[in-house]
Amino acid sequence: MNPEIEPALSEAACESLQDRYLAVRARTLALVAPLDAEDMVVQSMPDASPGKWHLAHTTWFFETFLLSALLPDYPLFNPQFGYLFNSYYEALGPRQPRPQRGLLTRPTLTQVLDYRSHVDEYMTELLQSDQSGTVTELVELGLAHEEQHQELLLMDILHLFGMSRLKPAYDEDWPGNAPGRRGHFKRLAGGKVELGAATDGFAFDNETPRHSVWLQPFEISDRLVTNDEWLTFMADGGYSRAEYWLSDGWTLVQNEGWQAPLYWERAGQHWQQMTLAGMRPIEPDAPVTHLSYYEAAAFAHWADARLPTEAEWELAACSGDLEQIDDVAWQWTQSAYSAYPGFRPSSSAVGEYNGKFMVSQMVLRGGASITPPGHARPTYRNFFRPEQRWMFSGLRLARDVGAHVDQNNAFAADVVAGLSAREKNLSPKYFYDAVGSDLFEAICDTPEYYLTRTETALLESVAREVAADIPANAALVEFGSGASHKTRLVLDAAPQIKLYVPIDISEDALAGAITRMNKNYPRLTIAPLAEDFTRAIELPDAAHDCRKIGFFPGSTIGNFSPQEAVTLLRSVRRLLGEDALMIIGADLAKDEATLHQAYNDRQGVTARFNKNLLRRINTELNGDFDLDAFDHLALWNERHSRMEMHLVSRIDQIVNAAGHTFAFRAGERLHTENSYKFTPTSFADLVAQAGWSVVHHWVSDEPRFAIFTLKVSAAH
Ligand code: AVI
Repeated sequence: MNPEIEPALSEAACESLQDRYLAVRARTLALVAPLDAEDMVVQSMPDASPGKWHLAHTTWFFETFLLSALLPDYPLFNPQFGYLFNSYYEALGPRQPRPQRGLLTRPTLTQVLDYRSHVDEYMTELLQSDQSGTVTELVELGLAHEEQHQELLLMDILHLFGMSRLKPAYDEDWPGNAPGRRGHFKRLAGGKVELGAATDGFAFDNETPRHSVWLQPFEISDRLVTNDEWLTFMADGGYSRAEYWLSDGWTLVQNEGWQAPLYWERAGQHWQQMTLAGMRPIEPDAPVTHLSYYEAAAFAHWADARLPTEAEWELAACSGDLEQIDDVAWQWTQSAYSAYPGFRPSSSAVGEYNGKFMVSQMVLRGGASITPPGHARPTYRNFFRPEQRWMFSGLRLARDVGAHVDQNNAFAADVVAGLSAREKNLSPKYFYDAVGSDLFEAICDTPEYYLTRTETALLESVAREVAADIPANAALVEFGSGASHKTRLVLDAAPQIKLYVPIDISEDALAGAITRMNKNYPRLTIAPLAEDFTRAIELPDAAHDCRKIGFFPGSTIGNFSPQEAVTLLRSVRRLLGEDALMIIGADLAKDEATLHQAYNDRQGVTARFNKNLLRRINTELNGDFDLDAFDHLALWNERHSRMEMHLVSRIDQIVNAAGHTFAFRAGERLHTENSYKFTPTSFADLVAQAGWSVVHHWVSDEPRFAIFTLKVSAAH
């Protein structure tokens, strides 16, 4: 690298504005030192400008916005320069058409350098005499502007030299991007974040106002995509398969014949790349650069990821999790360049600096190897059109956390689906982890929860009659067997049962029950199934030659919707066979007060059982539910003849779980359980839809609970 550049850089750390002014101006001259006069006249494309034009335009900026405006006796260096070196300021009149900047053989380079000296002389005078806020602000803007042109100058030189057959080096020693490792995704929680520049220190107007945005949790790579990864994309048809590309990008790929990033050229089997140090072999482990937005987006699509939004990028850049933030390549974001809420450009000509470009461009964040040191900030918003790629642009991948919910984890998938629904809901089957199962046992012991006691007493009193229907050598298949408490009442009354098939999702519950059963029923064969009985299951071989007796006590059938209950009973019928019987307990509709008390016990056990669902989400799905921010609600729904349980949000709140974010309004409910209550007739109608008919039924005294025996109906 040209040794004259770095001393100028260290000057940039000096404190006085005047010193900083001189240091930045000197750095521009140091950057053109390796160039000859001829190098600085030619314009290689309409987007690029000749070096001489950059030298003059940056000078014009100070002359126009500071010297002419604030120094009454300032003598213009040349009145025609306003036309030649105005870039795009409509308020300042007509100008040299942008694509024709390369026609300016005059003024000569020497005259442009004299122009710089003239303006520097008067700027020094101004800075010594006027330290006002207006001057300081405009000088800061002028310096940031000149630093932007320092970067543009290098981009434009690379483009110009890249078009030359000679492939000249701007600086043989110009450092390439350091090789490194591939990126790893880092997870960020998102939430409400502040975006944009704070009021202290210089920032461009487009970085303001600072404002809040809401971010879903996301993942972002800690490093930029490498050349090697890009080569894999190319080898996988990256530039020949339309499915990766945005439509406009695909048209461009075809029209331009793009097959690789800008400046890549094939050299036999390998690729090489034009750099500021001349032609160099592609370094596989270095970050890929000189990409259009379309290429970056296509790669992200191919990689099953996406580009970060600019808000995600800014949050991540400040998190300490990222490398290669601003020293390698600008990073395309998927954010369209537009105004932040409340943005107002200045009413003076300088207001044209950024605001009027806020359409049809995409935001890039970070900074590049050619960005002047100290120029960029985490809030900095660079912007280019999506097809442009002569700047030092690369990419950093991001991805949605939700897209990576483990679909094998049914709990996670159901939580995400249920909490995303318009009416939030979750299946009651998720109540029953170890804690939930213990809490349910405790509910059964509360004075208010009559179901278990009533059913047990009823079964005890009718067990003989129930057993009379059970044939010899039968297999008792229990759905959701848990601790198998009630089973013993059937087994004691029906010794003709030879095989017991308890089905329960909890292996622990099964193991405990089997140990007890083996002890108490030594002649009974036990063939447990650790399964979710609502899913397709197969009975063990031992059950094949037996007539099957299904056992489904506890009114668990009431926790299914009528439609689900019919589906379940149909599949149970198919599982058990056409000669099967079914013993099933169902709670009956009764006075509301009894029901209300049963699900609102005074000790609050049912409330704890209900909230255990949230605790379970917290522990198993990395949730952050505040259990105290929800109330237990159990109410009677007359129309549907069911008790309902809900968790009601006490406040407006945001909750994260399973990598997703969910908003709850104050008073909003999460519906956790239905407990349907039947009449003997409504129950018979329900089971009939599933191909069962009632053989017998027994109803307890108040509070009324029923036990039914069913057989497969003839019609099925
Ligand atoms: C398991 N099931 C029949 C119980 C019921 O009554 O619906 C679960 C329960 N929910 C609240 N308390 C008990």
